[in-house]
Amino acid sequence: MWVVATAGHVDHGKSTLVRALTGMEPDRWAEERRRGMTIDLGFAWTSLPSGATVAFVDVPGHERFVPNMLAGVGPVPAALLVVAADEGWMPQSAEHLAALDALGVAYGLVVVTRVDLADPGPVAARARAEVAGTSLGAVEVVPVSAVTGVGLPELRVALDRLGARLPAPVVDGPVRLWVDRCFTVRGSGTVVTGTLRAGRLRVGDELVVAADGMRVRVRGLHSLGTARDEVSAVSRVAVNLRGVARERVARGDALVTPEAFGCTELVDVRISGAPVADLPAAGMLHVGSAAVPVRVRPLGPDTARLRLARPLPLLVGDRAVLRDPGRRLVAGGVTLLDVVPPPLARRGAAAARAGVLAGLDGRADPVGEVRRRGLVRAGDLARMGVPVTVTPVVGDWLADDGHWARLGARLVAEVSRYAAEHPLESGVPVEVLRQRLGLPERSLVEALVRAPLRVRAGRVVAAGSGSVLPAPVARAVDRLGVELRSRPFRAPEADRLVELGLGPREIGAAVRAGALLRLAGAVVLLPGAVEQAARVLAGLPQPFTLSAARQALDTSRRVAVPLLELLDSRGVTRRLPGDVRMVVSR
Ligand SMILES: Nc1nc2c(ncn2[C@@H]2O[C@H](COP(=O)(O)OP(=O)(O)O)[C@@H](O)[C@H]2O)c(=O)[nH]1
Ligand SMILES: [Mg+2]
Repeated sequence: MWVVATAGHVDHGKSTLVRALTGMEPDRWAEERRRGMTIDLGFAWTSLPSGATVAFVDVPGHERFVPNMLAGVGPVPAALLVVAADEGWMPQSAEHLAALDALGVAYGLVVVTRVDLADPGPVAARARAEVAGTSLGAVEVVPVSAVTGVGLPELRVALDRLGARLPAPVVDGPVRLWVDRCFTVRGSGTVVTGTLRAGRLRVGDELVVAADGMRVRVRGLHSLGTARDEVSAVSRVAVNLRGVARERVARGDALVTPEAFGCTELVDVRISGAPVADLPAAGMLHVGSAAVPVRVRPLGPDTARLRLARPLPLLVGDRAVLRDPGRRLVAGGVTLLDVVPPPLARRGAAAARAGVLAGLDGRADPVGEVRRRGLVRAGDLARMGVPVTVTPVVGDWLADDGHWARLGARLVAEVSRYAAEHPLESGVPVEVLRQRLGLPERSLVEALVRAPLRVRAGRVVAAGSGSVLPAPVARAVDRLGVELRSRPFRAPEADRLVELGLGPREIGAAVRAGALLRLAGAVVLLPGAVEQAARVLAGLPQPFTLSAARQALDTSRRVAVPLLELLDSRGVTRRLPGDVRMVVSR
């Protein structure tokens, strides 16, 4: 199936044409039929000579109902621009064409209707000329009369040609179904309809109402009036939702695949069709089936920042219409360049941003997107409509090469700075580096660490080296060394350590720096004590008692007990039954 929307001035025969082609009534409301005028969207379908099915979204032509027209056209990639031979090119012929152009609709036909009333020639020439300069480009023009039936077979063939040109939809991608109708069916509950432009829907699927994040379940699906288990794009589809009050969903809402879309209130855009300086400060943004008030902040000659009155699930590259409701006309075409733009807080930020936007065209650009953001999650990029082609640095974090290298250099500098500020600590807590580098996650700090730095016990430390001791500590350790030289196993008493200025923190630093050997708590010796003790003890008759070792080492139990335990643990001595030890020969 493919879907085409009608377009054109009121009373030019759009609904009559849809009726003639499909045998279905596009004007659904009694009021529409009584007044003979389309007010809201109508839906109908027919088979073409090729066997393909085409569904029509019939739109109102009256200028009062242009918002309804835009809701119908917004999600539909092809259009049938209808002009009456006897009335000619009229204001909404022009406005509807401007809307199609703003939306970038590239596939369409011009149908000149009511040819039983006037020669289609002049109108066909005018319409062809008007359309030529738009996104529709060179189009086929088909003259018809719904009254006499002239031209209808040719129009069916032309529709087939148009359908064959349409690009294949992305069926495996996420779903974003812009709701164009919502109603209640007795016994079934809430039903929404829309044009499924990409993706696939199945009964049982979970979807999200984008605006408020409400999860909904697909209870049933209809397409072309028939119940289906599955509907693939492109299709008109009616979705029966489980457990959703009718009031919770309305035209302009979007049902989206969970986690696949972000919702944004701030977008940077390119404006076509009018200079940005001529735009109203406030307008109405029509995108998909939604219409949202926006504030316009000009940035460059053809770029602007739009602040939306409510969030929408928008993607880079989306097209939209900016309308001036006061003057009732299309103010400009909108191409979304950035759906998560940076704040413009600093002086000169707006001008800089205009410079960036000048280089964007709305096509997904993963490498450029990562470069501009420095650091971004792959999932967040995908939710902007930018497929991820860059390899993550850790987890799903993508980093620009230059930005990453600069962060790495800053990490090294911060490690040095911290070491200078905290000379007695070994290394920098990862969390401190995360904060100093302004990173969102600790895993990024760890991913930045390069040799000779490494991560140990939640800190970034220099491999191999302990910290360099601050001078007073180094001096105190030197004095201790002198005192211990003659009696190397007489660990200094607590009061001596205090005299030397060696508190627990200083001792810890000296131990980490390898300047002292800790036996227990504040019991410290010089680092060579283990080897020295091994030599002394090897000279004793084996095995030996604790008392014999204490005397040979010329020390107290306070030192001998933990020293022997240390020697045991290092395999220098072995403890035997009867509380004796022997030196293990190597
Ligand atoms: N003579 C003639 N009248 C037509 C033709 N198509 C539509 N009409 C009439 O034009 C009027 C407007 O048609 P309608 O389909 O409602 O126009 P819409 O507003 O564009 O949907 C109706 O009175 C139709 O009967 C045609 O091909 N020939
Ligand atoms: Mg109509």
